[in-house]
Amino acid sequence: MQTSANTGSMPAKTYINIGQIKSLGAPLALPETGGGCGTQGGEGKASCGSSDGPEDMPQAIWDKVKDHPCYSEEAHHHFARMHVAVAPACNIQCNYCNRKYDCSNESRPGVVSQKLTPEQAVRKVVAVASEIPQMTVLGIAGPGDALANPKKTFDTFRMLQEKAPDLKLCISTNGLALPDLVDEICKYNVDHVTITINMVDPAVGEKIYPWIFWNHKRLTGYEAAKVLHERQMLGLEMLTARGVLTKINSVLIPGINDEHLIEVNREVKKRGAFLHNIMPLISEPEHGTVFGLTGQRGPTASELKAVQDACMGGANLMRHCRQCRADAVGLLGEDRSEEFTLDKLEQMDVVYDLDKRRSYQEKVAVERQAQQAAKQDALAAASAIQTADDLQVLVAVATKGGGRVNEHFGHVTEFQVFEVSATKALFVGHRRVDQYCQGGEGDDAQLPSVVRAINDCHAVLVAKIGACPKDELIAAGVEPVDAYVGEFIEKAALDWFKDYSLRVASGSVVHQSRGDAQIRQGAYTNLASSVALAA
Ligand code: CLF
Ligand code: SF4
Repeated sequence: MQTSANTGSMPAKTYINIGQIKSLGAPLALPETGGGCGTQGGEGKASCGSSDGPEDMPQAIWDKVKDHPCYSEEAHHHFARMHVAVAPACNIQCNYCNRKYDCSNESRPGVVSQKLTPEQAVRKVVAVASEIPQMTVLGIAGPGDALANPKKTFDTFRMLQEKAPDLKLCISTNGLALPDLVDEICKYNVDHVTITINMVDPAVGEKIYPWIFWNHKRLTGYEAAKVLHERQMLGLEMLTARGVLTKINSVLIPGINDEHLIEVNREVKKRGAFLHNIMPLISEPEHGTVFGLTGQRGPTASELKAVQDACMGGANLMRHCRQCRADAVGLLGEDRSEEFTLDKLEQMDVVYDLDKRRSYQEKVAVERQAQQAAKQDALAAASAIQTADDLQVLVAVATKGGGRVNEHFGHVTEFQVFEVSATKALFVGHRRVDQYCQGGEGDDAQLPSVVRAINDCHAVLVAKIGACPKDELIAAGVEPVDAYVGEFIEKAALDWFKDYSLRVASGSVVHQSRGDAQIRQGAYTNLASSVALAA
């Protein structure tokens, strides 16, 4: 799967800001094509996830998304995915991609440590699924394009259907080869397909794609982008007609396709996309990409959010993407691939324990019900208080999984960010950071970058925090809060918001707008812990 990340220092000039982009406004036309019930676009919810349940969609769709960490925001707190890097070749070139670059400390698409044969991949999947019962989805997302390597991709799926029949199969593609392979996709019951669509206008596309290889020829410029666009739209329509769930990934490239992504959202919604995932460009000179070398920057946190917010009213938005490596293993936001290298697999006794997996999943179902109930209670309490109509804040949360506030500030490699008001506690993104505490000691040099990552938040909810980071956060205007240890995140965020509103109403706190924050991508994720539930 493709993408990229970003950023050095905060840009002096921003291309867009919240409020500068108009929302989609009136409801969009219904899809003209197909209409597999599974693939009707969403109704423009701010994100697809936490509040979505069987009542929000047909049962058949709910069954497909409820345990998929990418298709359900709520599920991503509990369930894991893994990618197997069986697809090295690609049939196009994106200006944000360089697959030669690998670093085990980096987490971003296109990056892998070991390429696998289908046989090696199947052994790895069975080992991981036995060890990590919360792993419900197997995806092929590169390091090239899954469908530019059809034999390796479909051989892997064929073998897995026999060895691990309860796993959902998922694929990510640039879409060029998609129309030719829809039958194969359906044959192996792959019911989740991601297409990366960065433009619906070839004039925009030619700034992103220098060439494609199609029909035994290399095409360049406008012609290349036009063919790619037509193939992407055709592939999406064909999948919709077959009832395959589709997600569209778009890389937000400031100055190139930022406002254009609103049109992309509209067009993919029309063609039945279930989700739209708008991700920040990852662009550093050391990655050796065209964009990295030419100084094309990625968006800031508020620029990304502005485009996502402007797309509300179109396809459902995914906001919890972690721009995974093509060999990622674990919960989104953690990477346990180092535990399952080929040499370690050789030493493992692998038994596919279906009972253990089912038992974990039953525990999660109970936990999710409790989480929903706690959220509803907290919403009822928060909505009963008097707040200024527009009082709304961002709250960062330190969590190691299970949907709870359960991580120490110093151990965080990724904060989750929720938009909170009297009527909602909505996941709107995450911020990767370098871990502040190493070996029991706080690294003060890291602290400013951690604060910058959540600089747009009014509070940060943590399980524990030391005196030094506490003081720095307060000085920056971010309230550190350790009063909700172990509680469900949404309940904790709403309870804190209720308290904050009362303080604002009493005059003991003056509510002020926060600044922008820096998106730090490509951070080290191996240290992330596993989920809270015991297997
Ligand atoms: Fe992998 Fe992609 Fe399937 Fe998920 S990832 S193939 S849909 S199982 Fe998920 Fe990772 Fe984002 Fe992709 S967080 S990069 S959206
Ligand atoms: Fe890289 Fe190909 Fe994916 Fe583009 S489609 S990001 S060139 S692997």
